[in-house]
Amino acid sequence: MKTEFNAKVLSFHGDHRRTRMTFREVAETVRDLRAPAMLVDVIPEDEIDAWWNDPGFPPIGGHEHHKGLMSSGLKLTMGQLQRIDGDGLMQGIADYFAFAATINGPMKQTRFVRFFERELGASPMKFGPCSELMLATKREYPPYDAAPHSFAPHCDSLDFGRDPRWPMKHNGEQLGAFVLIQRASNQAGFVLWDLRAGSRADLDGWANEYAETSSIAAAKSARSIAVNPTNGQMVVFNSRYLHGIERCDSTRYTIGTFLIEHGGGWRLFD
Ligand SMILES: O=C(O)CCC(=O)C(=O)O
Repeated sequence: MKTEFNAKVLSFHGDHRRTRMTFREVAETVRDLRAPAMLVDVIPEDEIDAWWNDPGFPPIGGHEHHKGLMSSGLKLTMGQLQRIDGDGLMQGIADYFAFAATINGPMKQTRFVRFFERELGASPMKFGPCSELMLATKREYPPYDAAPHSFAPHCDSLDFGRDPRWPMKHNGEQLGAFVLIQRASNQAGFVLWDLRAGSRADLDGWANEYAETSSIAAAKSARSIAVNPTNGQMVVFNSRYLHGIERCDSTRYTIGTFLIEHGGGWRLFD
């Protein structure tokens, strides 16, 4: 009998609903677009520090592209890798997999990764028979005032490499999942807009508009939800929807990953 969690089904219409569900039901609800996102009570308060300080995570380092965010994925999370266009692509892919190979072993022992293994049977997403994608990252959002969002509005899909030679094709639904370890003092929310990117070109168009004007016209007229998890809650969302993190006044901490279904089961990567 699988564990049932307290969960909240979120809706762009505002009719959010509380329920109890297994984590597999949560993942399937979001995968099937029956909800764009869900909130799940995952970590009891007295275990939050242990999840964050799990020794299996590598240290947090600088983030090259996002000024308001640092992560434990060196400079190359999947989102960073997908931005490379041109000569650096092969080197970037080699670095990403070399790094993943050194950190995934210890990361498999973390409470965060074991949660997905236990509740979903999730295993690492692979590229070819041998190379595992990086499993997850710890994220740190320092206080930030240079833009309205600490993490600018974006979408995530494993398919969305910028370079036409991008080799990891997977154009299906993708989930993002993160646990909130510590909220910012201004309670910066995770905002999700009812706008779905069909391709890298959609995403780049929105990103360029945001970089130039600090806003996105299509998002202004779209429905949105500002999700405000409490510490220890997990947000599970469909990552094709435009989403971002509001500007943080004090340091915000999360641990996150992405999930897709591939080869008959759920797979993790970041
Ligand atoms: O870790 C978080 O706060 C959410 C980050 C996010 O937007 C993402 O994973 O795409």
